[in-house]
Amino acid sequence: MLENKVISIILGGGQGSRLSPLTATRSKPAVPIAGKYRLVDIPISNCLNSGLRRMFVLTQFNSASLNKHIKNTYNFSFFTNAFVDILAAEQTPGNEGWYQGTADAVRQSLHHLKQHECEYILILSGDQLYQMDFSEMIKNHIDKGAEITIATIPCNAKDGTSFGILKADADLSITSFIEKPNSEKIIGWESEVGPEMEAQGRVYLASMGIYLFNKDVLINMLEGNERHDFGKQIIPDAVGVNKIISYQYEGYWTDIGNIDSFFEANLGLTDDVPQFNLFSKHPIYSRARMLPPSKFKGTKLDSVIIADGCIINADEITRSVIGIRSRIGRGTKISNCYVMGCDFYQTIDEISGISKSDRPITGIGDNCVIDTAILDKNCFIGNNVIIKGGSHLPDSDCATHTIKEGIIVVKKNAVIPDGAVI
Ligand code: ADQ
Ligand code: ADP
Repeated sequence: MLENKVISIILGGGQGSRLSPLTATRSKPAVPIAGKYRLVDIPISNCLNSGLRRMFVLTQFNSASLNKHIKNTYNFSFFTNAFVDILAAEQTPGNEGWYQGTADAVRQSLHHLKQHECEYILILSGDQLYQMDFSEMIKNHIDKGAEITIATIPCNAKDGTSFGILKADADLSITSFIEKPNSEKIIGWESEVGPEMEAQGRVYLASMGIYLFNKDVLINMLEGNERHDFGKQIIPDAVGVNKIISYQYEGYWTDIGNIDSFFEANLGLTDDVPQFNLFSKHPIYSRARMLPPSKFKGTKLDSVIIADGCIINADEITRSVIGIRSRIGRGTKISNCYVMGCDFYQTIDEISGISKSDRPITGIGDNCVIDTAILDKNCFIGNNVIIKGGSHLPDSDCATHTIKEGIIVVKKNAVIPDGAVI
């Protein structure tokens, strides 16, 4: 049984600066995605759907939302050895601070890991959107007698500069590896990837940052040295020393480490046939919130995902993801937006009290126009507000919002008064 042989480690993020301001008050694994999930639900669900039930989530700082989410979602029966445990960077007598990198994060967690029996350690990134059956990769690893398996995906030259690129021999043993080569250095790193991938120009084999290690090999590699990063140090150093196998994956996979890719990954879910299929036989697990069904009045919807518990009176919503408990007022038009929703409802009394004061009620008011934006949770957007992103806008940051690559990110709890134009 795989369940007893493998422990998964989910790398829950460095300081999360590329996803800021979404990571300003929460750890990266807790960032909401697709209207009702959190980033960490993706790798956890992939593990559960692959029959792997023991995992650690490594994160730089512990946030209340991450703890609550994990505690309320992944509740296993007393009669299994299953667990999802969060390990936040901690000060111990032997170590003073943050995880110095991905390998250092795993090194600092070894004392927890060693308490559990297992033969293999599966290391996963916490910021990728994909659905993969790890049991096939593990079987392949065992059949081939590998010490390390790296999941790989064919990519084109432009994308290749953001990834570890490798070459493998006819037996799929990895013979060379280079971390994030620039556009000159990548020349010559082409691989045989099959005619279909070649036709798409995807001739470079990229590391997906998904590694399967024999437990003893991993412990030997990490203990007693200063190599802090898998991509930059541990993997390149192991090539030619350990038996490393490439496991090629050709399904949908995307890295969602920055605002632009996070935005596209969310909006991509509204496509006619989305590359990431939420409507699959293999569920994405998340917290069951017991919210009421969403309610609409007079709204024209086109390519929209709407989570539970929303009250929507908007005029039009196009190519957008609308998160839990969103409230959107009359006459409002929303396009190309990820609205994360709200953590709470206001009562009718609260709403009528607020309408007499200066602060808008939660959600989005009447007659607003919002385009190319991410609205973090619990925003208070007044009436007649215009928020229009676009590639002409320079990057900037202020108290209520940040602009990155033309996408306006309204910060959590931001109050945008009536008539504001961003
Ligand atoms: P990157 O994704 O750029 O490349 P990295 O920044 O090290 O590598 O992140 C890997 C994962 O670890 C991410 O989920 C990240 O959030 C997390 N992480 C980073 N620092 C961490 C820390 N200190 N503590 C805990 N978690 C941390 C890697 C490989 C490439 C490969 C790409 C594929 O190095 O070879 O091609 O992944 O995306
Ligand atoms: P995030 O999802 O942004 O990471 P948290 O999960 O930490 O944030 O916060 C969400 C929780 O906080 C909700 O479950 C809710 O109970 C609580 N909460 C936040 N703001 C309010 C509020 N104004 N009134 C009631 N509950 C709130």
